[in-house]
Amino acid sequence: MWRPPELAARAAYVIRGNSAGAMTRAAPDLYPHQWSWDAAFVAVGLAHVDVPRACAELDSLFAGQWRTGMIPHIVFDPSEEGYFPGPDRWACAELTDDAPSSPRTSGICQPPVHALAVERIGEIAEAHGGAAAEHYRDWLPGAYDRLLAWHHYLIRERDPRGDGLLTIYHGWESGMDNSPRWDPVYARVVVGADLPSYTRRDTAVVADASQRPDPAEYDRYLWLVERFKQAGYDAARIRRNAEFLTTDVFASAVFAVANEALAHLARRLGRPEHDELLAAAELFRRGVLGARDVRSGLALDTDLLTGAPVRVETIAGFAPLVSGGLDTGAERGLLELLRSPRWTGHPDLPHPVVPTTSPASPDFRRRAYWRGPSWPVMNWFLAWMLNRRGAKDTAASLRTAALAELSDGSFAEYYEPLTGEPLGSVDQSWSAAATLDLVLAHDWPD
Ligand code: 2M8
Repeated sequence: MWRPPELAARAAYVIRGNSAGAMTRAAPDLYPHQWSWDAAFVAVGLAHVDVPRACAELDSLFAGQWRTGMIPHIVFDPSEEGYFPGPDRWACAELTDDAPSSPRTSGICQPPVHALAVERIGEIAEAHGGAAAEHYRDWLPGAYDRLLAWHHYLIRERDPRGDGLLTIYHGWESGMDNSPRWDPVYARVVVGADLPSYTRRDTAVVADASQRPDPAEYDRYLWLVERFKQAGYDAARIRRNAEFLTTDVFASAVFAVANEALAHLARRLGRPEHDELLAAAELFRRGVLGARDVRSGLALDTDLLTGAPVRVETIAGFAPLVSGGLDTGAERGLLELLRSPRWTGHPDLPHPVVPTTSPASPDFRRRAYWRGPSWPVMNWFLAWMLNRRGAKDTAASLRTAALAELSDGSFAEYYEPLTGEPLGSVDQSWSAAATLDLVLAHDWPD
């Protein structure tokens, strides 16, 4: 077992090892390119050891930004061919002028955590002072412009109803790929006979196929990509012809706080969008609160093709703890649920982490991808968000639990929550980045 100082040193070593120049591979073999929300989180970890490199990480991601403002979910490293679906399968620049031709990218997006990362990198840089703080200050105006275009894209194209809930077109956009959140939504996707054949790479890296999406799930993922290509990656056409269309309550909560963070940055830079961004934060906060299930208090996604809420018990249900805005009684109730035996207080958990699905739910599968395992990056993110909003006690205990789980030093992508066994990829960049922030950040409560 590694103690925090050595663990942090090893985490920095792992991230350095995953570096491909100015971008960091999400994982050395399984994900050898730059992923959007991974990059934002990796940049926060990097800021603790090298602020200019943290800024460069985000610049690499911004280089893939589309003309529409969308930050794509993958920016491909041209020297790497070990991932499927790669840039040829996505064929974005071939099908739309909105996509850059270099770097090559995927054609969908991921949760908008980037403004939060930029705000936090600023806090870390200012705590370092000197050249680190100066570098950040010089870099910030350009980053702000990128983030503003990204937020405008999300408001324009992903909340066409104006109800403060982001719409997604693919489970990959949620980052929680095959969470039970999406089972009823995927159930109606009919894979066309003309789905081009393919060879998966992920199951060659993770030998135990039960930890990864099954073949039928993967066919649907690939089929949706074909549908986007048929629509020329045009947002309105994708929505009109969608087989998969749902709100994402967790991404909406992230967007609420990200707008708040961007509003703070606008004020710092003297930009005129401060009030507009705060209004967006409020709209999305209201959207999340309106999505709560009256019985459980968990926030639910809505399948937009049927109008039905998706009744599952997943980590995403705690979205109101991310967005904020609950009255005191409701907030206390949701924090109690989080600590209850359905979640972190489950008697069989060796560490009181938040599994991706409640161990008390019939949907819980302890080893399957996003269906039960604990993700260090999610525990850290929740702890960070709770701390940011002043829920210090819960933040402190989640931090301790996350570090206990990470203390095996493997920086696994996810862990079997009932045994602590590392699963998925080892040396996953965002697990290492989360570790750096969990150990080194100055603002954690004791
Ligand atoms: C996983 O997603 C990719 C597809 O985007 C995959 O399964 O191949 C998810 O865990 C996602 O949230 C993450 O960003 C990505 C890279 O870590 O891997």
